[in-house]
Amino acid sequence: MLKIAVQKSGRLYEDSVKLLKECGIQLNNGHKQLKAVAENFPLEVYFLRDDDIPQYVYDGVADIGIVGENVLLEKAKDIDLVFRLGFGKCRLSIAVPKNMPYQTVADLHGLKIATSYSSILQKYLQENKINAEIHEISGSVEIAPGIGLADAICDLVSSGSTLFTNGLKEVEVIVRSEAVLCANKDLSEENARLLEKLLLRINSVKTAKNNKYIMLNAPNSQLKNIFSLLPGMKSPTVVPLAEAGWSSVQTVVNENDFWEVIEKLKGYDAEGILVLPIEKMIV
Ligand code: PRT
Ligand code: ZN
Repeated sequence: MLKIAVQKSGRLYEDSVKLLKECGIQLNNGHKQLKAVAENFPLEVYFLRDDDIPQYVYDGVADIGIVGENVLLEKAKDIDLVFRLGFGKCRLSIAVPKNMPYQTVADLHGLKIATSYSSILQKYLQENKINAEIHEISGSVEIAPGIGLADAICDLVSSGSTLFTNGLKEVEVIVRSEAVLCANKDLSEENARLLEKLLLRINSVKTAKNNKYIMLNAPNSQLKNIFSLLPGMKSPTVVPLAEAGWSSVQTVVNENDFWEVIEKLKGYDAEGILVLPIEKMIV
C-alpha cells in the first residue's frame, strides 16, 4: 500500500485531489478526515498541513507527497523531487516599498527583511554576499514594512496584487515554484512499483492536457504541405472523403504550437478544422 500526503486545505488541496481523480483514483471520503483510502488503487491519502509534508515523507510516515517546491526547499529534507505537477505556480520574491530607490541586489545591504522562508532567504543572501537581517514571521508578511516591522519582505507572489495593495514592488525573484510530487528515498520494492504505476498515469494526464486532437478536411494536392506541419504521435491518420480528391486528416498537436499550426493549415486550404481535448495520452 502506497501512502501519499496532500494538503488538508489551502491552495493545493483541490488540484491535488483532482489530479488523483484524473488518474482514475477514487477516494472514499473527503479531507474532513485525516485519512482516505482509494477504492481502486492500493493508495492511502493523508491530509496534512503543507509545512509538515516534507518531514512526514522523510520519516516514511507517508511514502510520497504533493507540496509546493518552495516548502520542499525551505524544509531541506533529504527526499526526492520526483515530478513537477504544473499547478500552484508562484515565485518567492523580495519586495520593497514602492518609493524606495532600488537598483541592484546590493541595495539590500543593512535592511531588515521579514519572511516565512528564512532558510531559502539566508542562502540567497549568503550567495549574493549581502549582509541583511532576517526577521522570521509566520503570516501576513506583506504588512511588515507598513507597520514598521521590517524594511523589505521575502514572500510568495503569484498575480502580484497583494504586493500592489500593500504599496510594495517586487525587486528580486529568488525561486520559481510549483506543486511537486516528492518521495521518500527508501521505498519498499512494492511501493516503488506502485509509484511507477502512479507516475505513468500522472504523465498521461499531463501529456493529454498539453495536447489537442485535430481533425480537418483538405484537398489531396495539399496533403504533403499539411503533413510537414503536423508531426503527430507517429504520423497523421488520413481517410479519403466521399468527395473525390479530398481527405480527412487526424492528428495530435502540442498546445504551445497550436495557434501557429492552425493559421498555417488555413493557408494550405484546410477546412472544417475540429479541435478536441484529449482525456489521457499514453506515449
Ligand atoms: O494550512 P497550510 O499550512 O497547509 O497552508 P498555507 O496557508 O501554509 O499554504 P497555502 O494554502 O496558502 O499555499 C500552499 C502552497 O501554494 C504554497 O506553499 C505555494 O507553493 C502555493 N502558492 C501558489 C501560493 C501562492 N501561489 C500564493 N499566491 N501560496 C501562497 N500565496 C500567497 C502569498 O503568500 C501572498 O500572501 O498569496 C499572496 C500573494 O498572491 P498574489 O496573487 O496577490 O500575488
Ligand atoms: Zn503552511
